[in-house]
Amino acid sequence: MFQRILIANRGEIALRIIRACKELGVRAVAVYSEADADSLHVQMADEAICIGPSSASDSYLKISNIISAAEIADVEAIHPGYGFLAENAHFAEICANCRIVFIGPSPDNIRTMGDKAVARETMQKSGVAVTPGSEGVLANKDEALKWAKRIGYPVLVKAAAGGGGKGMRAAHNDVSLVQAFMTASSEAERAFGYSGMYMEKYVEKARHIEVQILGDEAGNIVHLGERDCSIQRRHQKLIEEAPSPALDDDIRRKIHRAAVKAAEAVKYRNAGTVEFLYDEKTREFYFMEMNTRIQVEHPISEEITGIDLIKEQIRVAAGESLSFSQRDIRMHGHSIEFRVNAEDPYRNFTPSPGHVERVHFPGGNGVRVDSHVYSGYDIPPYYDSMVGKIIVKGNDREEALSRMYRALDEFRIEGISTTVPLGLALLADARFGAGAYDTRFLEHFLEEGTFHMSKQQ
Ligand code: MV4
Repeated sequence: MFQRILIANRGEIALRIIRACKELGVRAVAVYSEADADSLHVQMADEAICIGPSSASDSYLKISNIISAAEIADVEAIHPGYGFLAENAHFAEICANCRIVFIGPSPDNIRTMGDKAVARETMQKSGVAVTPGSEGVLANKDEALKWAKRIGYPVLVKAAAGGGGKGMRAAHNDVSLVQAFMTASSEAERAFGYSGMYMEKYVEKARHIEVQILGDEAGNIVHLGERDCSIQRRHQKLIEEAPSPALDDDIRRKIHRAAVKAAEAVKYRNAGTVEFLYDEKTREFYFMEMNTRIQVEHPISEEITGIDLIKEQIRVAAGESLSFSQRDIRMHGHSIEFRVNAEDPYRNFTPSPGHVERVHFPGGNGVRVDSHVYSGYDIPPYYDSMVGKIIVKGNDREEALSRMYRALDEFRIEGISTTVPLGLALLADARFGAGAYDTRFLEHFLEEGTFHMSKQQ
């Protein structure tokens, strides 16, 4: 096992990784920007090193500063968390060149899955179902038109360098396709410096189902079940649950097997997530993307399996084999996560950073809170708006739902606005209660207007 790990991240995930380090008897070295000097991850770490000014591009994203901090602290490994450098193949390679273990997949794994057109092709070749679509990248608009004729409208053009919905456009006919192709590819060029596009049949009513994967150096790959992440707004997840209320045992087994096959196809190692679109009407599922990092919503998989994903990430990165096989993993109960963002849901989700006068987190039976926020903390305006995650576990979905309602109701925060009132409204909705929702549910729910009218004076 490592003696010292550097955590190249901030906020709740930095704290989450520090906690895993402590349980493993590993010294945790934090890094922080000038804006984060008073943050909890700095206080909880064994050591902390300032890596630059507030702007992420001058601190958490600055590879030279992170590597310098790792050299100064003499760590053997770096955990990147999520976001920032977590899916940067170049960074993973630099770590290797500096004889520092990158706690995550190989640079090759990151690169293959980072190019969404290559990932799609790799999956197709390995027999993992993908949506009908183009092969490789589209050379020009005429090739896009040719593929659309074959696939049939509606279609989506997606940026190969994108992911998570960035650089994606729908088209319903030839005219809108040319427009979609032009705007999406120039957007991709500006955002990613690479304009490569591919095309897929647009599956209009679908659920977002993702499967948690864990692989070791020896090539063992297991899954930890699926998460339903269909409740999203502008590709930002708000509520996730495990298991999905939409799958029966047959589909569930098939989607788990497909995810393991996807990971095996690239000899995947460490933690990763295979995303699928699931069409409830046809009962078909399709590979969408693979995320080569630990994700925000990993705790719900931990809750239903009893496996500590961060500790496993560290163990397999240290060269240990997985200490369990697939049949040792038993899923139990139901878990839900709610993301508390410092945003005002009554004012179009405007960010609400600032001084947290007082905070009280919910507790009690089956409630877990992963947060870096404390009374008196100043939420800096420079980073993402998530202030914490409320995770509940129940013996079944019904218990988990009422527990989450109770937990959100118990949550108090003074000084900033949060997404909590929206969570309460969603949990009170009969359709959500019945598990009858798809990826468009939240946007429709907000357009219906009953939530806005619920605001108390
Ligand atoms: C799709 C799709 C429908 N059909 N691909 C959005 C994020 C990125 N991972 C891919 N996304 C989608 N790809 C096909 N062929 C619909 C979406 C999509 C979506 C997916 C999951 C959760 C929320 C979503 C919201 C809008 C679009």
